[in-house]
Amino acid sequence: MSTAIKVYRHALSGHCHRIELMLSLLGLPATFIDVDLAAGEHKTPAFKALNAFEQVPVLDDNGVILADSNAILVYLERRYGVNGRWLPEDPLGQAQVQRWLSVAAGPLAYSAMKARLVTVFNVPFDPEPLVADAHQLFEIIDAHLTNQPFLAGEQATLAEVALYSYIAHAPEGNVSLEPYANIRTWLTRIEALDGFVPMGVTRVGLVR
Ligand SMILES: N[C@@H](CCC(=O)N[C@@H](CS)C(=O)NCC(=O)O)C(=O)O
Repeated sequence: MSTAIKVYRHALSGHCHRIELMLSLLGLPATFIDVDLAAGEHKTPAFKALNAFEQVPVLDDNGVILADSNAILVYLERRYGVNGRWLPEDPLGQAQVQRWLSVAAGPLAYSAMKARLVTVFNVPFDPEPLVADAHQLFEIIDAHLTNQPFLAGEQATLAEVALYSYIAHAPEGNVSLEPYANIRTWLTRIEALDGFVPMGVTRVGLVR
C-alpha cells in the first residue's frame, strides 16, 4: 500500500534507519523506496533532482522534499510530534539535543560509520584510525551516560534516534561495544521504546 510519506533509502544505511525509527516512534506509516547505490542510482538526474548531494535518505512528505537525516528528524518531530516530546521547545533543551545531532553528523559519521563502510560495503578506507576514533568517541559517550539514562537527560529525544543506528551496529565495523557498559544499557533502553524498529543486521564484524 502506498502512503503519503515516502522515504528514499538504502536498507543497510544507518542514516536511513534513523528516519524509519523516527516514523515508527511517531506512529506514522510510510512507503520506503530502495535506491540502488551500488548501481549508482543516486547519481541519476532523477535522484539528483531530489538531493543534489546524491545521498539517501530523502523524505517526500506530500511533495515536501527534504534531504539529510538530521534535518528530516527535526522536520518530522516539529510537523508530527506532540508538545516537543522528541525535541524540547525551550532554548537549552533544544540546544542539548542539537549538540548530539552534531556528534551524529561529525565524530560518529567520521569514525564508526566509516569503519562499517569498510566491512559492509567494501569501501577501501584504512580502518585502523576509524576504529581508534570510534573508541575515543565511545569512551566520551559512555562516561556521559554514567549519571543519566539518555543523552540529553531523563527522556529519549532525537539525540537517541540520531545516534542509535551507527552505535548499535558499530560491531559490524569491528568496533566492539564490550568495554562500554553504559552504552550497552542505553541501547537496550532505546530498544524498549514503544515503536522501536531495528535495522537489518549484516554478518560482518563482531557481536555486541
Ligand atoms: N549527512 C547525510 C549523510 C547521508 C549519507 O552519508 N548517505 C549515504 C548512505 S549511508 C549515501 O547516500 N552515500 C552515497 C554517496 O555518498 O555516494 C545525512 O545525514 O543524511
